[in-house]
Amino acid sequence: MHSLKRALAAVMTSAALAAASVMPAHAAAPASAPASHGTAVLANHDLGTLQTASVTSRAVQTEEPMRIATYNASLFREAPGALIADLSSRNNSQAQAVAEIIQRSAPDVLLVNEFDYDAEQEAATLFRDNYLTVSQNGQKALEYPYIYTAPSNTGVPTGADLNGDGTIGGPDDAFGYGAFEGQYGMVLYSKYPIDVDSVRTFQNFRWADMPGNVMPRDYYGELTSNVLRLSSKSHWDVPIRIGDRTVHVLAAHPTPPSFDGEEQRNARRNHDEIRFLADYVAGGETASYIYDDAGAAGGLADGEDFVIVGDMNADPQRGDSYDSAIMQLLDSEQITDPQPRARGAIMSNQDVFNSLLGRATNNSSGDNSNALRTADFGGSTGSLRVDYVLPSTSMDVTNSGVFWPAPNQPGAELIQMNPVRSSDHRLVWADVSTGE
Ligand SMILES: [Ca+2]
Repeated sequence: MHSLKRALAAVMTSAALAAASVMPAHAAAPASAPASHGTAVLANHDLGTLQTASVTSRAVQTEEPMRIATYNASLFREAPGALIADLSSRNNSQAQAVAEIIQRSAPDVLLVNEFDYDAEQEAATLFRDNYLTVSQNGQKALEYPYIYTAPSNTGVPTGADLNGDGTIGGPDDAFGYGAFEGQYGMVLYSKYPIDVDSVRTFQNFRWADMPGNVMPRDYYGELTSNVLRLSSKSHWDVPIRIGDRTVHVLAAHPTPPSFDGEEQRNARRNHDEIRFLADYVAGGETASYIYDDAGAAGGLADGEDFVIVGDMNADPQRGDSYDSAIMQLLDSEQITDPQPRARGAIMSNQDVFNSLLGRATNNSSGDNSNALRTADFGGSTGSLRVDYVLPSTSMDVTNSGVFWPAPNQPGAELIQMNPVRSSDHRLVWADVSTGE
């Protein structure tokens, strides 16, 4: 026990020293640049402490960039109505921690993954009114006049035995894994007006209708293969209006590439759910197979501004991904990868730190990708990069980050893991501005 404490103390000290050395770099760093190397990266490490300064400097710019974030907030519950009940008061401790993280990050547009859907939008409204617009622990309250949410495939019964356990029903046999309809849904909060009439959703798009899909048809059989839906939750194109400009927020939460067998049904679905987004932004002939829930065909028009957001459940190098699924987005000519970084993600993956906590290290030394990680799954999985904010190359990315403070940084208590205080995922953000 004493050696554990000592080792932890050593880790903390080195973090503190590193933090000190980063400070001047931030002051000197340019406020722009998509930041994948050198001083700009160091600047991003310290978001936790310098959030206020960052917000202030944004306010005096003539053309204020939009801060867009994605956050798998783990605001799901085990029964329908339970989240509404929790959010009906202002003192649910998890919701408070989640809201404080959001307030510290201050996004203008925010996608929340794993937020139970209800048709009356009650939970989404309660979270806004009882948590986001209420100062948490002294943080600045946030106003989101616009909310978008829509039905999810989670918990919707297929009537088939998808997991092959000999019985029909339950979370694994639904169109998307879920104990009830709408569990693990999504909600979008925005300071900018949402062009609701132009929203496109792709909840009902059939997996079999994607040409060249990697569905394991032999596993499912012909009948089931032809009814399965591609999206495990839903895929959304939500246009938001910023002045006279439109930015398409493309939201999804592909299924984890895990909890399956040799057939890799979930890993393959994750791959194709991500491919759908890549094809959608490629547009033209590539997207000609796509149809939305209203029956309109095709993908995004050429030259449109967009930002892909969501927990993609896919790490570029690790985890159970099928055929490097996320590279379909990261390698896309239409997409910028801001490579947001955080100090805490590095810390959580230091070999010594992890081994002391009994976690997997899966630390590939030398590739400097540990700071990109966005979720801490513990156990044998460790932490991975799975949450993404990916703007179109048509826009400038001026800054980006992950809310993952190191143990000595402000807000560190909000991401405690044993027990989980907020979520196993971290909020990821990017500042983007539309071009002339
Ligand atoms: Ca079953």
